Amino acid sequence: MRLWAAALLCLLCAASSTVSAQAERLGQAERLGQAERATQAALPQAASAQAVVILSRLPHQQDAFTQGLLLHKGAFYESTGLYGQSSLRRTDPATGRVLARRNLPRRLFGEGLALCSADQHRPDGPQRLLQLTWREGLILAYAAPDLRPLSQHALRGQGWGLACQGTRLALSDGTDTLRFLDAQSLAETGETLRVREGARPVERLNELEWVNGWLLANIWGEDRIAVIHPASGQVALWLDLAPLRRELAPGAEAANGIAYDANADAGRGALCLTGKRWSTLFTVALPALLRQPPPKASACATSGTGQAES
Ligand SMILES: [Ca+2]
Repeated sequence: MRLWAAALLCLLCAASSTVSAQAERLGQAERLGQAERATQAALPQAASAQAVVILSRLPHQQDAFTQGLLLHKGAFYESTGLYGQSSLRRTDPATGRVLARRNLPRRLFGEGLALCSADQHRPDGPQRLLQLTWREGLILAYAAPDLRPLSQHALRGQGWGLACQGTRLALSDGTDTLRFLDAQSLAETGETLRVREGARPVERLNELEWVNGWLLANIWGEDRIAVIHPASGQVALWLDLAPLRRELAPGAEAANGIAYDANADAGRGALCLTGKRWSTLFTVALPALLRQPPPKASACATSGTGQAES
């Protein structure tokens, strides 16, 4: 009889501890939920948008399915896509005339384009152009300015946008997460940056450009550019491209292509923006936010969001 009583007591204890554990778990979940809600409430839910102000209009080759754009020593360098039509070009900004052109093999779909020092010990020495391919797992390197092919390098996953900052490259692949590559070896550094507006992931990051420490990204299929804080991944500002779209023919394709001209607009700097097969390349005033480097600790970068990883 005493054995039965002991067994019953054990069962009651076990049931009681199970109920306690469940209550503890529920309490924990509730606390976690509260913490998450508090974190999300602390984050800005929507970044402000600012319409771009057009400074000038330049001709743009209408056969250029623009995937990457940059400005270097007074010339535009442009990567174009589509199988059988992909190319790398150097063009004259004033006339849009193609000064040099290198066509890609038909099996390659050109994507983002960046310019980096060819030797990390000589940042002002020779530069090399790095052109992404979309799904072919290759990065193509060329000499600037003559577009002479130099080498080919492996790329994991898809390539969409590319931009160089000193010794590293930011790479987009159509997701909300940027990867970083070593500018010399072109190997992944392991660092990533998840781009968010408040708590919302910002997907389809495409063509990229660094401007005074800020990272700018076209969003595929949208007429707006995200200005991204490089440490937190938070969108600090949206650049609304509606003023450009209003000047284009109906049905003009996606906005894509960002270059930075630090000397334009009487030294205030300007952005050079275009799109796939657009007839015009616009220069637009540099937004005030981009005239200064991003703050070290962004007001948007609430601790604990884990936006920057390494
Ligand atoms: Ca660019």
